[in-house]
Amino acid sequence: MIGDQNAVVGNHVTFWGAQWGQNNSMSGGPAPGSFKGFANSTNPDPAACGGTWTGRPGNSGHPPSSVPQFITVIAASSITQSGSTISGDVALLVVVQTDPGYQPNPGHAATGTVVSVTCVTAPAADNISNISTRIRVGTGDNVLVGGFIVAGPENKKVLVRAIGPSLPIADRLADPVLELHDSSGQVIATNDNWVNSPNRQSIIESTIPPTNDLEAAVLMSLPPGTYTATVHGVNNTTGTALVEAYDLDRHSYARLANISTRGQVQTNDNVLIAGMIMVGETPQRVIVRAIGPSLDVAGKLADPTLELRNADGSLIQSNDNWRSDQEAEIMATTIPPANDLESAIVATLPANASYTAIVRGANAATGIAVVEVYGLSN
Ligand SMILES: [Ca+2]
Ligand SMILES: [Ca+2]
Repeated sequence: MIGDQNAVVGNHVTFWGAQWGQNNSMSGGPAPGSFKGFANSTNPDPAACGGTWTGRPGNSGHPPSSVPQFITVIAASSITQSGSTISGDVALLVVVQTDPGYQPNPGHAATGTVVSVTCVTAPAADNISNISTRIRVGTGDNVLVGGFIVAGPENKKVLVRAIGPSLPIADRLADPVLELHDSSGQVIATNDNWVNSPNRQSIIESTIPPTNDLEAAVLMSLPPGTYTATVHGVNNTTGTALVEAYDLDRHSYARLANISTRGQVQTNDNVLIAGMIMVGETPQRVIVRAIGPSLDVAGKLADPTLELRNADGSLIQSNDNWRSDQEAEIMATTIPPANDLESAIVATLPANASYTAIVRGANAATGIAVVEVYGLSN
């Protein structure tokens, strides 16, 4: 075993020995001084990240008489003693390339070099795992445009869906077509009906295929960057549709960092709606923006208003013009809207719940607007 703070590739570590506590550090505080680094049992067995283990303080039971060249060891973040039993958690699992000289005797410290760290979930644990937007789909500039960013150092597996015929509303888009574009605007994937996708089986295995065969889906591993998903109707048909991006890879370092969606804001059922689901251990702080007058398009919405609502539809917070309520907080995010008539809300949203952001025109005016949700780091 090693301490979680020692679990870095390339570190030289002591995973067994009389000086274990001095050679290891844990985010949960020091280990009992008598602990030598051996777990007698784990739960589950074999050990898994998020599990627990127990041992004994003295010579820690019966360590192996020899160790292989590569050995998997537990990285613990917290170790406590109760009577003669020591127990702790399994924060990570680490592969160590062992040094020669090991003996099952705590006077001969077992040392080695960390060559890999697994089960690294913490950086992605608090995350917007799903982002979605519903709006009336028109033609030309009024197709549905959903944007999102894959942030971080590695690829992320994402399922993008275009939903229409299964929506429980009137005037839905009967047969959506989905296109995924990279940051240069180039089409990197297109799909009309998900059942004809070459990834059909993987989409089924994601557990969230569209429910209607005419709906569209793209499942891809995306490198970090910005993406837009556009939805239009087959043969220029129109109607209300939903575009969604799902994070299928929550254990990756990469994150779905935000959504931005542009569409035509009308009235009643056809206002601009962005949905998101927060998952993770702790609340997520976000800024939601409604952008209109600063857009560089014809027919833009002159004066947007914004509402943030819970899954049951209850209002969390609303804003018309961003400087009126939370000006200092919004400035502190470094991304205030460019026009004083645009709207913004900073909120801390409990995890494992869904939310909607609704954009309307002041005085029921209509026009093209963008709604954006950014996850903030604190
Ligand atoms: Ca279709
Ligand atoms: Ca406004």
